[in-house]
Amino acid sequence: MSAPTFLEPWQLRAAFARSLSDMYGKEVPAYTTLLDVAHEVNADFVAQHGADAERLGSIARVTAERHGAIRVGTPTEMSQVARIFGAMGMYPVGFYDLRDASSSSVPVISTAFRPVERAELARNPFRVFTSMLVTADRRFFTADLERRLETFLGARTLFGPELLALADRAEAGGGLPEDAAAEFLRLATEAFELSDEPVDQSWYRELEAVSAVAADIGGIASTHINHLTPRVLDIDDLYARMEARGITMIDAVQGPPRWAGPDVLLRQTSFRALAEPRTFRTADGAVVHDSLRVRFGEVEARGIALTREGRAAYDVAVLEIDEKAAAARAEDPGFTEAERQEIARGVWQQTFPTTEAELAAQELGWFTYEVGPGGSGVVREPVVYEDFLPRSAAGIFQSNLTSDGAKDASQEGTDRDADWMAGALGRELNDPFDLYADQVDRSLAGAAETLGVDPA
Ligand code: OOG
Ligand code: NI
Repeated sequence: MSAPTFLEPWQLRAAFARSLSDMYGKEVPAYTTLLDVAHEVNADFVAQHGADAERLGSIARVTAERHGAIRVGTPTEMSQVARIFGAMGMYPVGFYDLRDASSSSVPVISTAFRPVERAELARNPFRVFTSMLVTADRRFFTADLERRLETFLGARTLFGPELLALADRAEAGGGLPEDAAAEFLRLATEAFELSDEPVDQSWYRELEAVSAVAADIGGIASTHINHLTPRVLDIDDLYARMEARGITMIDAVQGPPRWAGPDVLLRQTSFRALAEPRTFRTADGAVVHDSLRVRFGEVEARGIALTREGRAAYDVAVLEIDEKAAAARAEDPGFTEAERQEIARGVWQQTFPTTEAELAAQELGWFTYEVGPGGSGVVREPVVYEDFLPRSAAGIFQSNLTSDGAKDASQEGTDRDADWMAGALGRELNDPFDLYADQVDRSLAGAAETLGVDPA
């Protein structure tokens, strides 16, 4: 018999990502198709590009890489999620306010749980985009609806005491022994399965009239994984192959356009939410079978992380593309997505340099520096973007909603910011820019030490 082993946080994280992927593949078979196509795309890309293909992560990392998306309703639930992911070495990074990131109804604020250290990211970069309903936002919820939502959310238990106790034990002890780890992973996976409990029909529909996302979060007594996203090395190729297989994709790839220069940040797309069977309980107590379109299949390509300056340039470019596209659409109602992409490429050419060297020289992108083999000069490596984009996130939410919902623009929104989120989580909220800067600083200090020079 082999001695009992102990699973460290990164091993729990990797095992959880696998277990969630297995579960989600059973629940949503189209996800398995997406994985197959992603593997084909990546294999072909590596065959064509050789070592260059691994510039933003080893093929082993990219193949295993996933991000999940989950949605919860209250600060208490948010803090419980933080404990579960804390056990896996995943910490909250960044604050996203999706209430204003799009024209319609996404009444949530979000953060992403992910590993923060370079070595941990290399071991397994699993990340989970986690959104929380803002029930106090009067643009979406009246005082009466807020009160009823709070009552409903307050009465449910998403994560049981046993799961939370194991999470706390893992975080305090730096991992779990094999048996406890297996139980922790089982309970954690189960917490994100789609429940077949009948949904209160009138409650769900009432929330749906405000926002489909609100209904998905606050209309049911459990939570579920919304999507699990693999990473591909060529997202345009993937998009074309999925359509060729007859799977309807959303209209666009969100984020930067495809262009000749270095890929930055994040490009994402998805297949449309599928109708999944659900049971409802009607007002007179009958159970009826119906379906909901909530969960979808997303895929992404990751590029180089941008500095604050680079990100500011990105944000300006995005607005400029919007303005130009709106003007073009006003002139020609037949304006297409392909034409919008063309406009985006033009703006990109004016905003970003076409080489990594220039991106580094202009301090728009993050790069690490390492001493080459045998002390032969310093090698520059791009830092991969590990986070999300509020605009794309809102776009992904939005493009998959079946109804627009209703937002009362005459009302004031409720202030929510990174400090508020940190308070809800009961933990420090990491700033993504600080984490990238830290990675770069450490690489410089390491290189200086190897060379025996002063890092300053
Ligand atoms: C989250 C949508 C955002 C992403 O990749 O930007 C997201 C959700 O649908 O819950 O996952
Ligand atoms: Ni996503």
